[in-house]
Amino acid sequence: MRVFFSEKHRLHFPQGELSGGELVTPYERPSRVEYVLRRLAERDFADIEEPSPIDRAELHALCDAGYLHFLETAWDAWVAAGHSGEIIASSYPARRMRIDRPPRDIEGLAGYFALASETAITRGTWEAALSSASCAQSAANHVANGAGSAFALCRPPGHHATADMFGGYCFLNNAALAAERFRKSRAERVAVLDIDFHHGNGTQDIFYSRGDVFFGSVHGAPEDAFPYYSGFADETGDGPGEGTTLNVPLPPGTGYPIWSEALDTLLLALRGFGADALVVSLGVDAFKEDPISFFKLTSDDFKDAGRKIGALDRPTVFCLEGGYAIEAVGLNTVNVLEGFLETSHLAIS
Ligand code: 6XA
Ligand code: ZN
Repeated sequence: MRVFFSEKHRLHFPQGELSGGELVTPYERPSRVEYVLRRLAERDFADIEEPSPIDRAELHALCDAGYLHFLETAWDAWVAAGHSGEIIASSYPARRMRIDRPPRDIEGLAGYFALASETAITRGTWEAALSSASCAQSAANHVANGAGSAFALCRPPGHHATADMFGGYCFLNNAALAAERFRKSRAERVAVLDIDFHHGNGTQDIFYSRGDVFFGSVHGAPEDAFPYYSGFADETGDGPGEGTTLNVPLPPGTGYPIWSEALDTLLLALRGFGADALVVSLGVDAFKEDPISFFKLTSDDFKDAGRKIGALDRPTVFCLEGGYAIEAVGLNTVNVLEGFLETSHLAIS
């Protein structure tokens, strides 16, 4: 299975994350990737390729123009405004306020385009986000050209990013870009399977009214887990997309027996949908030792989950999302990929 990876992820390394009322070292940090690379090397995933440059047309087709302009220019505007720290959103257009009037001031603008405050923007964030997105696009291209599967080693992650908001460590929705690349190739119906601990609100939002892209997710119940305000079971899609969103929220303490039943439910729905291609939002923060999550999966469970996904036999792109039990992130990620390769008949390269 070819891996798409760019060193440019390092350009995004914020020093602070607002957590529990303190600025802590961000959970989403560059070293996460080192552990994944190390395990990939140990387990014979030697085919690592630099992604092609981002396809701007596809990025602009997916995202709001004002949002992209904000991401590209935010750091310079922040510095020009005399701020010396990192960009952390603190004011939001909340209930009954004006979302039709983006402010001029960069601090206001940051809140206008943010969905949460833990995620800082720094000098290299835009370039890193572009490189991450290009990994997803290139991986989808590789699979669309006939490879059975590919792994986009994306950092920063993407599944919380909507067409016009960043947050939850995400800036550009890598999985959505991969799905759109599949749609542009021969795939008429594409499914996104999100197994990250957190609900992929961004991916859901992007495809909510679309009948051609299915979104299925198993995640921590919104009553108890970030992103709190989406991911309920009664979110099922809208208009032509009615029935193409499926959420399985689960409570604190959930272990593999219940979690894997949810995965089976999602896979059954994907089969029923008749997806020609699959994008997996591969977060491994459902791990029992993850510091910010509350499921109880073991490393072996991730391998079994991979086997189940492989048995679908669909051309598949995996995009890395979350996972913060730093040393185990590599093992758990590679376990999913290996499990997949064990059962997928398409997984020829
Ligand atoms: C912020 C938690 C952000 C979680 C981000 C994540 N308190 N998403 O892992 O998948
Ligand atoms: Zn997550």
